[in-house]
Amino acid sequence: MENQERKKRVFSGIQPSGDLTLGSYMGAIKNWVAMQDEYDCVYCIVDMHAITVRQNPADLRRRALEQLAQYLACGLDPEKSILFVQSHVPQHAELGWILGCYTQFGELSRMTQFKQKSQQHADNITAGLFTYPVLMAADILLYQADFVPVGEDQRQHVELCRDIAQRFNGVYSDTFVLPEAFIPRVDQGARVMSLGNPLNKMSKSDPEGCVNLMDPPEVIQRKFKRAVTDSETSVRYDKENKPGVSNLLTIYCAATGKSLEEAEAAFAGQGYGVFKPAVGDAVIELLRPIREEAARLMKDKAHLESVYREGAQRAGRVAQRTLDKVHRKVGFIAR
Ligand code: AQP
Repeated sequence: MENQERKKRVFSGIQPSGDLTLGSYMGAIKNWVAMQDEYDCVYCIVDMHAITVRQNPADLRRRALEQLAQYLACGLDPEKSILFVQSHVPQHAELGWILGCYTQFGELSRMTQFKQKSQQHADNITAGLFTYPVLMAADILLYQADFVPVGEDQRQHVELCRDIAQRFNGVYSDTFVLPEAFIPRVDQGARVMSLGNPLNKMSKSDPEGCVNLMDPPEVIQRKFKRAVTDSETSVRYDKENKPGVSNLLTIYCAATGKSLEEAEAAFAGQGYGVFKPAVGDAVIELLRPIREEAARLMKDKAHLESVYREGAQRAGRVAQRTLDKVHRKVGFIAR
């Protein structure tokens, strides 16, 4: 018990803003699963982040539940980790407000994701979209997380979270643990790019370029056969000049556990007509057990409910300890 309490803590979450993709699996969930034994892990379905852009309510509810089933199917274990839904633990919103008062407008204006998303949603640039990284900082700091396993695209937000925590600690004395981003290596899927446009990351909201965890084999194979490459024929990693092929190599390596050198050697002298279906096959085999188990779990709603209810209770207890401390520090009267 003593030892367990001294384990380093991990926090991460994914928005139910679309169906989970190969990018979310390789950039995040795969690492989450691997960290469960060594760390004290807290994993979330961040539905409050999802409403920073307009969502259809019925779809949001369905996807949040499916996401939990997919978390379990990927190997997240409620006996080892805390698994919960963000909106079930109100401390996230409460700390989010407080931290917003310790975050500069200029800092938020520099966030790359905000710049990209405000272009994508030019008709609906909400305050929530702008303050998204503050809520994310609250998510992480509430649990005093040491590590945040995320894809490369989230590094900037984790750095901002550290800056906010450091500022708060500087004003009031040590309150928050300073978290570190934990990002996979390139050949383990740090950034999986879109199959349709390998200059953009693979996103849930880009159905053309993404592979979903629940896609059946024939759909996966079709998407890989259509993946954008280049006019050469050689299979080699060169991110600058061959972004499409480099992305497929990254995916192949992350799916098979091979290194980039091994993969290049395996396809030496073979054209894209052999390479692309081979990547498709590797991904089909990777995702097959996940898809089958998630489909089975979706039929057991009572089990899913008990997992997220229990998770919210456990998360709420940890979160409240931090929030009480923060209330005292900033000068709120104790309840
Ligand atoms: N393409 C990717 N490559 C590597 N890692 C990725 N992640 C997401 N896409 C890739 C990582 O998975 C987690 C998912 O985070 P999220 O869904 O909460 O946020 P996101 O990055 O905004 O995801 P999407 O798919 O791009 O969603 P939409 O389309 O709604 O904006 C994070 O750890 C992320 O790094």
